[in-house]
Amino acid sequence: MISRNRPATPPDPGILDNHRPLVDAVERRMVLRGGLSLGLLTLLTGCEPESNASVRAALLAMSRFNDRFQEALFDVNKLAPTYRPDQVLKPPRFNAYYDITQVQPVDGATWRLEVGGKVADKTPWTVERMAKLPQTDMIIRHVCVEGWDYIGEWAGVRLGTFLKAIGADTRARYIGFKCADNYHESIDMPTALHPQTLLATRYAGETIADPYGFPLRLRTSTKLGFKNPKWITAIEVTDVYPGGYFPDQGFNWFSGM
Ligand SMILES: Nc1nc2c(c(=O)[nH]1)N[C@H]1C(S)=C(S)[C@@H](COP(=O)(O)O)O[C@H]1N2
Ligand SMILES: [Mo]
Repeated sequence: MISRNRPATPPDPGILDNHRPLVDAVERRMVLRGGLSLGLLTLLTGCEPESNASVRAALLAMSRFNDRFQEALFDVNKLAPTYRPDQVLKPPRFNAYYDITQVQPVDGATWRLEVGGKVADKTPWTVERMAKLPQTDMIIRHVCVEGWDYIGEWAGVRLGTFLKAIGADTRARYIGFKCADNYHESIDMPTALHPQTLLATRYAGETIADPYGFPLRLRTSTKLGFKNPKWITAIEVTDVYPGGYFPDQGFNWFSGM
């Protein structure tokens, strides 16, 4: 059973070393079995987690997978499983690289989303203007590399729709995100154009609350939790690898399927 709003324990990159023998064993098994049968891959494809320890070990193994190997498995047309409204956790479970008491709310009235790089229209976006874009709803599982997960209902504009609205060059390789708390992340273009990748503004029918990324955050159905930046302030379309807060510390950048 997942406890709500437990104090956040940021994924400690050192954990990879502490669990090295276990992780290596899981990883060897994954490779031997074709790489698709364990851990994150089974979680993201819809199986219920059995025990926290085994899931965590598999997630850590997953997070060390080679980017290009995972990228080769990615299928833009493959949808992640979706769930029923009664399965949605309210409120969602919080995590960040710091504790929930440390969250600094963003003021929606003065907030602007900057867009840059390979885009035709660099006009910054306001909350009101974002809300006028076509809205999509999805109920998907959030999976954190720490070994916990929850089902959440997210709504907002598809990132693909937004990229079209700003005249982005979709031949570019990466979308980089900057956040109000100095977090940063980036995703590949196929993931950005995936129909279950949203710039989310709502959770379970309400405006997203402060700790979960108000006024704008990313929700990708096919990636681990850390690939979902909250409190986004800037989006860049680029061919230059932007990295990410956790990937910069040795976590696998692709971290998904
Ligand atoms: N700006 C920002 N985004 C972030 C993080 C963060 O520390 N700062 N943590 C990431 C991690 S590790 C997870 S698991 C999810 C948690 O999202 P939630 O609080 O909505 O469950 O946010 C991700 N996005
Ligand atoms: Mo996470």
